[in-house]
Amino acid sequence: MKMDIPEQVRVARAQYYEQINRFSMTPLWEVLGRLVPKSPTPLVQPVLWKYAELREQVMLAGRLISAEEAERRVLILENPGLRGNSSVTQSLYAGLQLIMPGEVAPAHRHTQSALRLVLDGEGAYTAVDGERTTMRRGDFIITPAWTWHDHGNLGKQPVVWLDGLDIPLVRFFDAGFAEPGHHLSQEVNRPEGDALARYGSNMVPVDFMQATNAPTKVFVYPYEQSRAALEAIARGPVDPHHGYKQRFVNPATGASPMPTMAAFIQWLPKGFETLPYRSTDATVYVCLEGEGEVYVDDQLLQFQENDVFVVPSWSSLQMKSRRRSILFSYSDRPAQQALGLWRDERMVCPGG
Ligand code: GTQ
Repeated sequence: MKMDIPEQVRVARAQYYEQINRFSMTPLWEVLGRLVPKSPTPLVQPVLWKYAELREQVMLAGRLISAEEAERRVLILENPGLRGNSSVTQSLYAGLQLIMPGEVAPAHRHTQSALRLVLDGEGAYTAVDGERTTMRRGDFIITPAWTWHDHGNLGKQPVVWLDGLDIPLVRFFDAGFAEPGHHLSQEVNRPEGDALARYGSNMVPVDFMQATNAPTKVFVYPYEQSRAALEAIARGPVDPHHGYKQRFVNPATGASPMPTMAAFIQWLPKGFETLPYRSTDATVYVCLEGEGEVYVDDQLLQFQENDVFVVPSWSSLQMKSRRRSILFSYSDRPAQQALGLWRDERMVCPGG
């Protein structure tokens, strides 16, 4: 409650605050409302990056620095509300990575988990723990924490993908470790497709068991398969808030592919308008097909193929597809759920 404070009390308090400041202390009652808000008060802003503009800038980086020198030639997408933090949301990172024909991005591993969504060009691969996978547009690829990974381009075209990592989350916990590989490219010891066949075909090896929060051994979710599933699902009943929306899983556990990040893919029929929805996991969206618009609270964002946009925590999201659209998205939902923090709300009208 706000009360009128007499001048002498105000002065006494200011002096007291200065005094305790010397002991690195500060009064809770001045900040309690901000520390324990009634509902989320994100610094994260709704924002959309046009791929046409991103691509132009990323290609310029291709002339300035090699993938090997850069280690990873990436332009970070920084949320305007969090500039200088390498963050697209409070907990997550996004970047556009470019690899030119003949280049290699050297092997390394780190405790940060990464996902890739292939956007542009053909002929690149990502290698994860001894197996390479060819990167095709729309493929969702993961490199779980502490797995060796490197990238290369054996084709003739520049290849661009979106990197999503939990870098800010790991930084928050001060739990980051990294190690360079012994060789530029890791040794390949399994044929392409091995992990998907073993762990991603509605079966697992006979003695295989995993802890409930272990990342999946399936490290590529081919777009061809996800898209075909969505197309089949889209013949059935539609969810008024999400269209046809699926959550990627570790098929051995049903949990998210990696413990800190969830990934989703959704199909919106032409002209479909969703009812507003909000959740506490700020989410990064990428348009894989189609075009349309979203209202994030009262801000309008128009999306086309390969555009990237951000929906902050607890902002109401309403989508309208101008053409049939396919959207990929990722967030920190499983981390929030593991900590008992996640909430969502299906709304009837924005703000209500
Ligand atoms: O590909 O390993 O965008 O380590 C940032 C850090 C990509 C990667 C990024 C990384 C990587």
